[in-house]
Amino acid sequence: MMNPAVSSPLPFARDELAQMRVRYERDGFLQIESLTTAEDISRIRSLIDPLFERFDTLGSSAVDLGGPRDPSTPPRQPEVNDTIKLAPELRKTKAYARCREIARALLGVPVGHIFDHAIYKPPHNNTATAWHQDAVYKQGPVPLRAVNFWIPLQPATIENGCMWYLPGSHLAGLQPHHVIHLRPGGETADTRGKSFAMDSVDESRAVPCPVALGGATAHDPLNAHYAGANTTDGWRRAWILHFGAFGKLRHLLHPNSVTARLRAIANR
Ligand SMILES: O=C(O)CCC(=O)C(=O)O
Repeated sequence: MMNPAVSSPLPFARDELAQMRVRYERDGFLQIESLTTAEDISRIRSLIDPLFERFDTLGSSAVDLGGPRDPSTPPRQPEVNDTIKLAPELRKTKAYARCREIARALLGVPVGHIFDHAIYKPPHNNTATAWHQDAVYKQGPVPLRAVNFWIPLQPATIENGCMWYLPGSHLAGLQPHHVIHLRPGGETADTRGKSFAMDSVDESRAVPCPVALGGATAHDPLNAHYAGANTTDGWRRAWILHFGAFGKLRHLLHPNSVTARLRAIANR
């Protein structure tokens, strides 16, 4: 387990990236001790915090993952989708460049950004992120090959809701999930999608991944994971970046996608 201090990233050696790949392929996730600097994390916060300050004005980008609530009460687990579209400077951060470099090494092919979001958990939010595989949210015609990075914007601890993983669970494919609740939007009770939970999980095998400021985790979209409720007096903030093999082009140009689009047009 990592000591939650501050990280000081050095350039990755080729060997180090190769070892990361071995662990990633075996376990389906990685704990990355030194992804970026404390200054870079401050910069990221200065770009993302204002989005949460205007959460109620973000339209379909704002979601409460905490599920239905009385609209007069604040969101329990606010999520902002497409942070980079809303704050394009995020693309220039060191964290973005390092995640891209790691994803390239882990997947062994050119990669591109395919999705990003941020999840903030207010103090004592009483809401965990249920066990799930990210792939349940992305069941398209093209199999996902991606690396999903989770970058805490303060040290992440068991108490404030760090990530937990089930080592090797990515090797068993997509498992049955069920809908736990609908997701209300930022300013209204309109629902924006569904939250899923895996039907069964052997939690005795789960590994918590606390990380220092400047550290991160990375996981395969098929790896089962969970993040606890924030039981502390401070906020738990995380920025999440997905890099996919050949980026968005793979999804647009893959023969399965093209066939699916043609079918949809024919069925109109
Ligand atoms: O931050 C969280 O609470 C959960 C994040 C998560 O499940 C993910 O990034 O896939």
